[in-house]
Amino acid sequence: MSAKQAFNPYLPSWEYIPDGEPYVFGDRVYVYGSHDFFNGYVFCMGDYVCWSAPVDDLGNWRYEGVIYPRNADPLNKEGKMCLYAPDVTVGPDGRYYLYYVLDKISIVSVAVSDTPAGRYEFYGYVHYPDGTRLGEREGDEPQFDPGVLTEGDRTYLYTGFCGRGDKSRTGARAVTLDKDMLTVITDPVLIVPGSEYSAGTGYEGHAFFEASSIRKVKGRYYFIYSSEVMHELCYAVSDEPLRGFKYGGVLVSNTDLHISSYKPAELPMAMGANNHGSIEQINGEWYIFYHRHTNGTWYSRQGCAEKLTLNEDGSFEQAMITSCGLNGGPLEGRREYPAYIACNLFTEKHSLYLGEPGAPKITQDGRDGDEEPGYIAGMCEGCTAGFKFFDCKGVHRVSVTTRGYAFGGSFEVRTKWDGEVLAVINIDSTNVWETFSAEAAIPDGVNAIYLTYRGGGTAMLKSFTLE
Ligand code: FUB
Repeated sequence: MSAKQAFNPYLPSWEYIPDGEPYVFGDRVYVYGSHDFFNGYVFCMGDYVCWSAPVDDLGNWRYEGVIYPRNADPLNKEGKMCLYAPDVTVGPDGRYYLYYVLDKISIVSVAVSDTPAGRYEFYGYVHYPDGTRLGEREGDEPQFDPGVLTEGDRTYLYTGFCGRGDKSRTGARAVTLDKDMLTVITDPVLIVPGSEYSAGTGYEGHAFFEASSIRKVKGRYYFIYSSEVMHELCYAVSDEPLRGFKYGGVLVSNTDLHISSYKPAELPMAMGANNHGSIEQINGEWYIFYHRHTNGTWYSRQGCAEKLTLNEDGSFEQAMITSCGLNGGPLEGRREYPAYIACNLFTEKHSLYLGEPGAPKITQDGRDGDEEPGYIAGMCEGCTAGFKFFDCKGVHRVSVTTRGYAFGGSFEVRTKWDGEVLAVINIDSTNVWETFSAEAAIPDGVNAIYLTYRGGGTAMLKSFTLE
């Protein structure tokens, strides 16, 4: 268990770091990701920042500051382009190399630092021995979302982006870089096919879309990627870094699709959109880092993580999305919890993707950077927020803190999304946060908590308390 309770999202609710690449360096885990803004109008409006936590206290994250500003790249002096999903590897010289692609240029940039949390300095562009940049030689595919792994003097670089219907892009491709971390020494090869080339390969339905990431698990290469349906992170496995990858399965879906332990497998429990992340072993346990979407848009994403089960045969089970991922177990059953840790959020339609008009959303007050606590807005008739899991003992009362024009409103309390109503908490319309409660006989043991709004208007939900 984490010394301090850990939640999803694992960073403060006012921070928006998607595309997280977790790495343990020394006794801390560092997360490198893109940097979205609250109320951002496109992806990745910020500079790269970094957060880290002690490997034995995954609820205790430290802000490492800006590690690389977007105008540090010579091609982006005016800062007009956005820094898309990065990855980091330790080179043969022991230095830390940051790989990224700017949103409007399909080549790979590299920055370097002596320490994991920077600052990183621009270093160069990945290029062929003749100086042509990877992505600009005839036959190259556009570079996107670099994932890197260094072994000895060699670094394997995986990139790609494949939309459905685009036959010009074959899939995720990989090259080998020399010990200078820039020079391509083996030509691009196809690793995992995109949807136009997946027929008969074993990847059908889970073809490569974006988000290349690479890890080694027990001596084998695991390629992690976002599939053609976007909301899921999948993996493929090989004994070699540049060929032989076979489809492994889904690691996580930010809608919880395919999970059947508490609902029908194909019923979405959150409104999904793109996904990006990777696996890392932290203190002996494997975790999958991924992101969720807030504020009803694609552009304010937040990092989440779940514990993974690694089977003897090297396969991973798909992780369920929870509110307590890095905690290593259920949360304390008696406490007030912020509503922004909801892992399930759906209307009666259970939409698979973001965009349902009038759907609830996790949001915050203020502007990007304001350290305002998150909450759920837009809870209207039949909307449900779900929280998993809590170790309950003797819970006899549940409270909710709400505000907004909630006419004749109430929250039903359940421990299963489709289970019996255990309490009804009546609430009033109010301009300020007010707390309302009801007696509730929550069974002892590990429970989920589901809160369903009934009534007119919409309520905002700041927190709930189990007592
Ligand atoms: O964050 C910007 C882009 O969105 C990333 O490069 C993709 O992987 C997707 O997550």
